[in-house]
Amino acid sequence: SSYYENYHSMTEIYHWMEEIVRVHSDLLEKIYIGSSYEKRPLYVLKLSKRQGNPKSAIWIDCGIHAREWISPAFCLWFIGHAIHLRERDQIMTTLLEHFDFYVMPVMNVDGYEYTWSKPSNRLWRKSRSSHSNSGCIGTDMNRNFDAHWCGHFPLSFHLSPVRRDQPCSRCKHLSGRGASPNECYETYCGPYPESEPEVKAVARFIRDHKDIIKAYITMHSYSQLVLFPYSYTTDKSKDHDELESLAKKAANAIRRTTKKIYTPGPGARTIYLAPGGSDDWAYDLGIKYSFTIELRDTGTYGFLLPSAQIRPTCIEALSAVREIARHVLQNL
Ligand code: 0X9
Ligand code: ZN
Repeated sequence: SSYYENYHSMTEIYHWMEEIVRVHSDLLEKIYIGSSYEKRPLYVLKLSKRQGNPKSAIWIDCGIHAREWISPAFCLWFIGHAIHLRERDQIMTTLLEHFDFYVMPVMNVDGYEYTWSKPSNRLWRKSRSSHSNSGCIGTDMNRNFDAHWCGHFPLSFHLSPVRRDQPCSRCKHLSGRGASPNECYETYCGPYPESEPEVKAVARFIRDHKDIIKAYITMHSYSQLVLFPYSYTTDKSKDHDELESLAKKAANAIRRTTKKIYTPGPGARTIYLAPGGSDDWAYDLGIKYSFTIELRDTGTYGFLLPSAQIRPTCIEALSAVREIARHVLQNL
């Protein structure tokens, strides 16, 4: 099986980035956007057919959550496919004529490395930062964006050193998957928005490029969903109907490709209310086409998806990304 049909450690991914950018310098550029809490470099790969005039762009990130290994595997697959197969993939060729792609293979580099360090760390989700003396480590990067950040908790709750476990009166409807100001929880939102250097670096890059970035796509796992804003509220966004029809088109493309069923829908109504996510943040920044794609499976293997499923999962996800990109192109 090929390089892209296996999972890779952070060290391997850094080597891969260096190598592929060196060999395909005509199409790829490695952009340093900052460093992680543990001082690992954060890179974005710019995939571009350099044709002079500045183009619109599509952003894809992977690896916000450490244990979701299929996500970085997709970003690597996407780059590999674009480089090696674009001549045979007519749609990809067309897309590359109109778009640049900014692809971040791993956002949570410290957490990802940690899941590789020993078997008992395999299911780590958060970053590896420490913000208190509680002994608990890690912030959920997908609760750390500035989008109604930990919005259901009053400010006093964040400042108070005591009774942090006590759920606030206004958030009885929030499940544990929502967002928590308790640093020991899996959905800890951090001490303030963009407290995580990785989130700050990504947010700054996207903010600086917000006029050219026409779509924001973030890859997660698992549960086979195509989600769109909002997740911080059950209210419909102003683009609800268009985003819903596009999410349906993406899910249909997946069904045609591998027969797998992905469910389309707005985050809060489809799974759970959860503020501080990257998709809602990008959307409110003005990037209308904002999606979270939850890859395979639906629970059989969960985060421990066998490498034999990397190929079919990436093929179906690519068909969803193509569908989104095609729609964006038609609406430029
Ligand atoms: O809870 C999440 O962050 C995502 N699910 S996961 O199982 N990969 O952790 C869903 C994110 C949906 N979008 C927002 N909550 N903004
Ligand atoms: Zn996730």
